[in-house]
Amino acid sequence: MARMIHILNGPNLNLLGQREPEVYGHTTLNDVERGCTALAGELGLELRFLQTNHEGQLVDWVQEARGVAAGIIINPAALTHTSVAVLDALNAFDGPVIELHISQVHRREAFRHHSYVSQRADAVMAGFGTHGYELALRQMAYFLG
Ligand code: CA2
Repeated sequence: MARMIHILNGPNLNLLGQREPEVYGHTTLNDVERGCTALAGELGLELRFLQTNHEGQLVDWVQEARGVAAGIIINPAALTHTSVAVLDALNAFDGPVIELHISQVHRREAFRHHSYVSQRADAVMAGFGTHGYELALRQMAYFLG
């Protein structure tokens, strides 16, 4: 059976490709999902790709990944910088976790420089644009061996 990867996206990422293209580009989240689904097939992985605007929903999805997903790729969006709850949920997950940001957060406002999630993440990516999702998926395949 193919190993399952969960790609989880936080608040406002549903607007990707529709607003602030100078920061986040023109690609939509649906485009990203399509590209990742195709790549997952090539890598022999199964994919669940989700987005929510709600912190509790993200916590629920991280918990649900336990025992189901081999790895999690997460762009917690603004919750990166605020949510101990998302960190605590990730700490209860056993597989590899990749934290991903589309923009180069360290070149942006100071409040984006701290991440609670980085304390748990096995790898952190920032500034690769939406292409970062496919890079993260390749890295996840490598982590899983
Ligand atoms: O660079 C990233 O991926 C971020 O996680 C995106 C978050 C931001 O709060 C983080 O600091 C960095 C924001 C996601 C909002 O996405 C939008 C996309 C298009 C238009 C408006 C918001």
